[in-house]
Amino acid sequence: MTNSSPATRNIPGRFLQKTCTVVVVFCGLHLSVTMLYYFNTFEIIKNSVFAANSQQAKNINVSTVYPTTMLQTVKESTAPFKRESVETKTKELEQCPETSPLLVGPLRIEFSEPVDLEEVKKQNPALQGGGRFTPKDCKALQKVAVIIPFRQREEHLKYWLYYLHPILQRQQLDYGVYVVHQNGDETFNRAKLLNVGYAEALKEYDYDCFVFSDVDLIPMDDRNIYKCFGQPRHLSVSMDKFGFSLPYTQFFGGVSSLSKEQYVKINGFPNNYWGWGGEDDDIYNRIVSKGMGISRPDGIIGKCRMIRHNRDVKNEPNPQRFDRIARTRETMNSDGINSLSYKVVEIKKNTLFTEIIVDIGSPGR
Ligand code: UDH
Ligand code: NGS
Repeated sequence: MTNSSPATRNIPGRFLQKTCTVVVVFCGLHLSVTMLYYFNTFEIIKNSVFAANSQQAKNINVSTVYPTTMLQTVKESTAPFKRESVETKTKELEQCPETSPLLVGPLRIEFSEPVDLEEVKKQNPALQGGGRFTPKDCKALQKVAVIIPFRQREEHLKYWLYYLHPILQRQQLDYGVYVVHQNGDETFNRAKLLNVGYAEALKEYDYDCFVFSDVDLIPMDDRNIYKCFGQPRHLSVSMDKFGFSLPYTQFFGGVSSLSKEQYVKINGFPNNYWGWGGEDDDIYNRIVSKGMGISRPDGIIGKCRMIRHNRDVKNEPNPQRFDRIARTRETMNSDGINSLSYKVVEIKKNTLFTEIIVDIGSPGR
């Protein structure tokens, strides 16, 4: 039997106690590190889900992009009042930058999934009624009316709205979308509908730029800005259906833009091209005959996709188109915005666009 003092007898106990404390501290440390890592990973996953949707703007904190003087409201302390209240005061906005910081560049455009317009509305909460938008943090450089000639292309229109609204907002434009719907089943007349869009949009707002877009064309890069330039602009320069190139140098079809001044200079567009083809060549002739040229983005930024479709009924190739484009110079001063006549049937304000249903008559009337 060994005799030991109480102090010596407690040595294993104290050792055990110390070990336990170390283990508990270590476990606590380990748990905190794991939690930290877990929450960080969660944030990363959350962010990457948003980034995967190429239609959303990058999550940019506006106050980090603009100096605070550009923000719309300022808070003021109201000392004389008993109850503390916060007053907002509108401040003059500074102009938006020449190049929007919100642009993301190339976009993934596909037409495999159907579009739900209710979802599109939710994805674009900043839209005002009638497809109107104004940047809230800066003053847009241009007021743009986007005009779409339309009849029986509902599915195409859904894709257009789904893709274009976020793009136009990232481009920081003060814009409105006008769908000009030809009433009845007479032969289609694209250029006359575009004239109607111009006239009707101007009744609503002091637009200084007009973008004319087919309903089935979607840009593949948001750096292709839907605004006006020093010369009339052709925007759909690199279409997938033409192997991402121009079908011919004078091609002005698909999507184009003209400032109010440029449009007036050419007396608008012809009203007498019923059926498919030639009206865009006539517009080109008008521009050149007034001493202007065509401006275009480069072939990379100007890439776009067309939604494949069959020829529409009542839009058969116009047999008169070749004769007409040969005589643009003779006819353009008397046929155009100065001779436009039509009857508005109804104007419908949707959240995503303004629909103008119009009776434009028939060929020969
Ligand atoms: N449009 C309509 N409804 C019509 C006809 C034309 O909304 O019934 C509008 C629409 O915005 C369209 C634009 O007018 O994008 C131009 O008309 P289009 O699509 O007929 O012209 P595009 O050159 O097609 O795109 C021509 C027919 C191609 C047939 C190809 C067969 N494989
Ligand atoms: C030309 C047409 C244009 C038309 C272009 C592309 O031939 O109106 O083809 O058409 N001009 C005449 O017919 C005089 S497309 O292949 O996109 O349907 O825009």
